[in-house]
Amino acid sequence: MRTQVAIIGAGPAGLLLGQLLHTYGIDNVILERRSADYVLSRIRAGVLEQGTVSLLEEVGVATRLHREGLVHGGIELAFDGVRHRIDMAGSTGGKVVTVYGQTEVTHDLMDARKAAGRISIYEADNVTPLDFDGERPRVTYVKDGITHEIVCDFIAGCDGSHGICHQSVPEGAIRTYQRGYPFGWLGILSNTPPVSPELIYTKHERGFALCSMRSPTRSRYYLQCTLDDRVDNWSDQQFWDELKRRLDREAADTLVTGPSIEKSIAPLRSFVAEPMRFGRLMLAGDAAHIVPPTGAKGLNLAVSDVRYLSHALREYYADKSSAGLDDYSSRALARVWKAVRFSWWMTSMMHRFPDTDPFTDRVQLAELSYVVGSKAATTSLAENYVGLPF
Ligand code: RFL
Ligand code: PHB
Repeated sequence: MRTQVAIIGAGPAGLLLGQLLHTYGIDNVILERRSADYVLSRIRAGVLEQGTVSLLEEVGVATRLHREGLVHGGIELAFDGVRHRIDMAGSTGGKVVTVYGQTEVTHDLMDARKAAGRISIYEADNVTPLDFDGERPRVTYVKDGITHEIVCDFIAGCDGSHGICHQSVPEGAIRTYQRGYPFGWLGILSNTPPVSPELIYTKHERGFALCSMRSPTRSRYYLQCTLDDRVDNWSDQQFWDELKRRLDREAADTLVTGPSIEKSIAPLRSFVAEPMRFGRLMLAGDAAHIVPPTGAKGLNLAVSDVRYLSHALREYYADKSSAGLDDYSSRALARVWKAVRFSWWMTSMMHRFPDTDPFTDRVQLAELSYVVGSKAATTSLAENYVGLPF
């Protein structure tokens, strides 16, 4: 098979890139290791920046998002048992975020791809990017026991943090920066009404807690847990009891509990690979960088990478110019590092670390008090949360 761009990975990065290229008339094929149902079963992000929503509008997949997504102009930070509202819209000249699950975004993009008639190959094994240091890259894969080859102009590595693409880059050509955090998040999804109309980020001496949602009838809650913790250690009742201990009094009293429909643990880490382009292989999204979820940035970064990359590829085919591709890595990384910084800062301020002593705890509280009390600090948090300009 021959295509212009072979995209590896059908997460939000790969699917959105495929849709953008389709609208620019650029042929592309998506190769995904898992089944479509498996991809849709992963419960992940929930908060979309305005720029993310705009790009989904641009490719014509925002109808359901506008119907069902929840527009949020603020978040709440809770500490010392008291909640404080961050007026994001008021601090950023009216910018907002939209609460709409990654699963739904993925679903909408898969539907659009089907309608566009572009090829996606699910359950493709042993996907291997080859010859991307030359003019004629190839990707091989195995489907139903038979090896196939796709010849292409470019390979887009949208295959997430455990993908094959960044591992295929010769050592020495790639530099990685990492930070592991000594805790994870235990998350549950339940068909219960959210405890409050806006997200609540809570710092508590027992650990961080987050109240989020997917719809007026579906909630998503997270608890900071240890790295060696396991989902089996937590019955639903234990989860709800622990969440109530960490929430402020009013939230704990109004929390509606119910059976969980999903429960998972994710370790928190930061990772950045530099550069994001190697000849004719370009990385995008989690394949190039991971941020801890505290800043709600991962999916949004995947979208901003794909925005830069799709424009660069359009320029290559329409104007016969490689300038956008040459700049892709540095443009994307400039925005990535700001989100890495913001996510690290939110994580550091809100969580209990194993070495948090009374001094560190007081400094965290002073910082939170400053953030909610200072117009400058509130604005800084708000403009990062709603998303920095592209
Ligand atoms: P994905 O979604 O991981 O998709 C990569 C795809 O590539 C496939 N793949 C392969 N395919 C072929 N061959 C191979 N060798 C392959 N290896 C892998 C995989 O099966 C997969 O389908 O990466 P992508 O597209 O870059 O998207 C990134 C986002 O998924 C991620 O950044 C976010 O989910 C992070 N995140 C959040 N981001 C936000 O912007 N806002 C949030 O509120 C938010 N909350 C979260 C999050 C991530 C979380 N977890 C689970 C870490 C909350 C949590 C708990
Ligand atoms: C979510 O709803 O899953 C979510 C929301 C905000 C975050 C992280 C995750 O910061």
